[in-house]
Amino acid sequence: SRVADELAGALSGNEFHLVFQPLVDLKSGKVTAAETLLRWHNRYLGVVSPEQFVPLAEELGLIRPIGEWLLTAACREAQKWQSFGLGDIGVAVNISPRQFQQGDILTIIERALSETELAPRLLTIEITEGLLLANSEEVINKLDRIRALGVTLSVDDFGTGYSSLSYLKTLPVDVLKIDRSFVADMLENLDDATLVDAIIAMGHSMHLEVVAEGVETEAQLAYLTENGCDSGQGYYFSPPLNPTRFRDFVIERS
Ligand code: G
Ligand code: G
Ligand code: MN
Ligand code: NA
Repeated sequence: SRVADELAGALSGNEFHLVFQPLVDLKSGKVTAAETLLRWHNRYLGVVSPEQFVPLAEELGLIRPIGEWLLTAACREAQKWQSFGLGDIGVAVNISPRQFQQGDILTIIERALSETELAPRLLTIEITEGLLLANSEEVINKLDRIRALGVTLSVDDFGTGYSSLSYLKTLPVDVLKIDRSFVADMLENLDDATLVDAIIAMGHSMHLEVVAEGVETEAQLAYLTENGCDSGQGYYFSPPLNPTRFRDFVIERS
């Protein structure tokens, strides 16, 4: 396809760039980290969503070089935040299940950290709940080894897997990100509110940090703050920003 042809040349053509969406500590209102989101702008296709091109990149065997580039670029940017004196601002990178299952994800993470000299504690790897549900020994082994580097592990879109929350006890993760669909509906739908409360309580009882994604309104922020959620991310605070605007946002908020 045309998209596949263009995708094959996108990395060497410098067509990818990164945007950063702030994660805000709900107690202090300060930015603690950013989620890195990949953007592809192609001269013929325009802006293509990662929802479209990530699966295609996986099929075409392109996700490995793209992922390696992205991880290094994200760590390099976070190292800049350090050298500019913005404080300890972490950076989170999404790793798809297919990417995670590739043989050398650990090596790629290690290499990105050593090349950029970013402190491992400032890097978070976001995996999806689906990956954990497989509950395979190989996956858990890899998670353990990534965590042993000092890297933080976060479970993205949490709550969508319809799993028992108790399975988390056995997993080496540090952060739960409540899926934005629950946040969107929690003020109108009691089931969603109950689930959000349960995730916060359960997460805290296991000493996990709980992040709400898709925070869009002040009322949602108030509910989450009252109910002890640790951090928030969403359009209420900021959309994903280019690197310059992200730095300005951190400075304005500090
Ligand atoms: O930022 P946006 O709403 O366009 O992202 C759409 C989807 O693409 C989200 O599910 C997001 O997690 C995913 N996505 C964005 N950037 C990356 C990335 O760098 N790697 C992977 N695997 N997924 C990404
Ligand atoms: O699946 P993941 O959580 O990685 O998805 C990130 C995507 O969510 C990004 O494409 C980002 O643009 C989008 N996003 C970020 N904040 C909000 C928000 O407050 N509301 C909605 N609907 N989407 C958001
Ligand atoms: Mn994510
Ligand atoms: Na998410």
